[in-house]
Amino acid sequence: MSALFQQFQEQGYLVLPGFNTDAECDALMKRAEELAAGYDYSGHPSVFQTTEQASSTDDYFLQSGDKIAYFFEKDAFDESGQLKNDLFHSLNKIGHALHDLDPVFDRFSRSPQMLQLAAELNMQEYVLIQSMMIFKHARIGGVVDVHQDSTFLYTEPESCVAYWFALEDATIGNGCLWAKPGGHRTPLRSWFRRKEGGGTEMVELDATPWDMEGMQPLEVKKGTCIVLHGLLPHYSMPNTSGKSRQAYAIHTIHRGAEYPQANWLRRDLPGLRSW
Ligand SMILES: O=C(O)CCC(=O)C(=O)O
Repeated sequence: MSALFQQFQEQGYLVLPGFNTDAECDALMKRAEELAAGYDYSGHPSVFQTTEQASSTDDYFLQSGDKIAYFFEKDAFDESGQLKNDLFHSLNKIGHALHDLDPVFDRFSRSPQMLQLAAELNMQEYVLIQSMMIFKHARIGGVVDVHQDSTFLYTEPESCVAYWFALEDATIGNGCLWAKPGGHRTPLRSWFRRKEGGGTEMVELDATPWDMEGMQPLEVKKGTCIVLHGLLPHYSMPNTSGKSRQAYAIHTIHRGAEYPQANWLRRDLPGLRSW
C-alpha cells in the first residue's frame, strides 16, 4: 500500500499542489470558453420560464450523461427568456461526458500524471464515468450544498472517487471546497435516482445529521488536484469575490462494482474507458 493511498484512506481526501501546469489549466479553460461560445442556447429548457420548465429541465439533465450539456446559474434568465449577463458568465457548468467527447478534456483527464496517480492509489480498475467544468464565476457562482458524491454515483459496494482540479486559485472568498479530515467515516445519507414513471428523487438512506464541526476551507493554488472519497461530505460557498474560480472535476467508479439502472447518469458501462 503506498503512503499516498494510506493518507487517502485515513483523511478521505488528498491535496496535491502542482499537479497540473499553468499551461494545462489555461488550455482547459480556453477550450471550455470555446465550447460555450459555440453553444446555441435558444432551445435550452432554462430559456422557457413556463410551468413545463421543471420537467423539461429535468429531462435535459437526465439525458446529459453521455453528452456535452450546458447548465446555467439559477436566475440567469429574465422573465422574457433573455440572459441577464453574457452567455459565458451565465453558465454554472458544462457536463457530463467532456472527458470522452472532447479531445482537450480527454487529454487533461488522462494525463501522464493522472495515470501515475491512479497507479499509486491502486485505482487502475476505475472507469471515468462523469466530468464537469465548474465555472463559479466572479460574484455569480452559486453555493454547492454539503453532499457526498456517492449520492449521485451510487454503486454497490460504494466506490466513487472524485478528482477536482483547481484551474485557478481557490480561496474562501471565491468559493473553495470545504471538507474535514476523516469526514468520510460516516454513512451515505442519500441516493439521488430516477423515479419510476419519470423525474428524479432523493431517497434517504441514513438520517444522521451532517457534522459541520471542524470543516476546513481547502484553499489551493491553480494546478492543485484534490482527490475526494465518495463518502466525504464537502461543499463550496457562493463566489462573492471579483475573482473567478474555475475548476474541472472527474468522477470515477470501480469497474467491478454494481451500478444500478436507477442511477440518474446512464452510460454504456462495459464500453467506458479507464485512464
Ligand atoms: O466545485 C465546486 O464548487 C463543488 C464541486 C463538487 O462538490 C463536486 O464536484 O462534487
